[in-house]
Amino acid sequence: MKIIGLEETDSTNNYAKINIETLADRTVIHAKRQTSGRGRLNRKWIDLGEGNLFMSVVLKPSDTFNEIYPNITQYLSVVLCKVLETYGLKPQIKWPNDVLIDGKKIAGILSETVMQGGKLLGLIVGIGVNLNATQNDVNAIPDKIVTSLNLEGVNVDVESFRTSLVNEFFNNYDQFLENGFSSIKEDYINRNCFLNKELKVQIFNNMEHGMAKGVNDNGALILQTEDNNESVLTIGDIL
Ligand code: BT5
Repeated sequence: MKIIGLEETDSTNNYAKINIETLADRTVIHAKRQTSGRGRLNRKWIDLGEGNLFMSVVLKPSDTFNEIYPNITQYLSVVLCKVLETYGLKPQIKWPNDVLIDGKKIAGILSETVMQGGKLLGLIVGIGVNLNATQNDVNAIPDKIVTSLNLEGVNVDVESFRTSLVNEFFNNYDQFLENGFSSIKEDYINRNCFLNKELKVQIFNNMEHGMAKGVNDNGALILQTEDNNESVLTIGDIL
């Protein structure tokens, strides 16, 4: 595993994407500052200052796409929970991969697949974790209730947190490649905050309502709708 440390970049995912052909499997790109961090669907990831984590992992598990690869975001959400638990916190996962502390968002995960024709050039798994922020700065983030590790009473420097996260990520990564979501299903379900609740899920411009009945072996959310049908969702945002 190799770590590339950058003082500043627009987005560690962009850096990884632009350089994907020359970056080796299991390379970690870590930037102290990120000027144009991205979330899903063109949303922004806000840089709350130098003491926070912005990193992307480049993975090249094979030359062809495998349907388990998108589950890497759920895999990383479990990895992050395990690391946060070592600091005495009780993180929870909101499907598919939001990690929350007491309902407040502490991290964001964005994974991207880079293809060239039918060939997989690599997967890029980006993560931002709020480690050191002020209450005013987190309050200024639109649409979400946000927290950071220091605001939860835990003080940690970004390098040691990154080391713990990367080590935990690679501890069970080979098992994940073999068995996909099944390898983390129990750990994922044990930390969920959405099952057996009435949910509204936004899927692009559509809205689904229903009772969250389960998560299947592919990591999809099973909703029981009012007309007693089942919806199996692979993407979406729980509102
Ligand atoms: C995410 O998107 O949560 C994925 C964010 C991934 C960021 C990392 S940082 C390293 C790597 N390089 C990148 O360019 N990206 C990755 P999404 O689920 O779409 O949520 C985005 C929403 O989270 C925003 O619309 C805000 O409401 C909220 N948000 C923005 N910045 C935040 C922050 N620092 N902490 C908590 N919430 C934030």
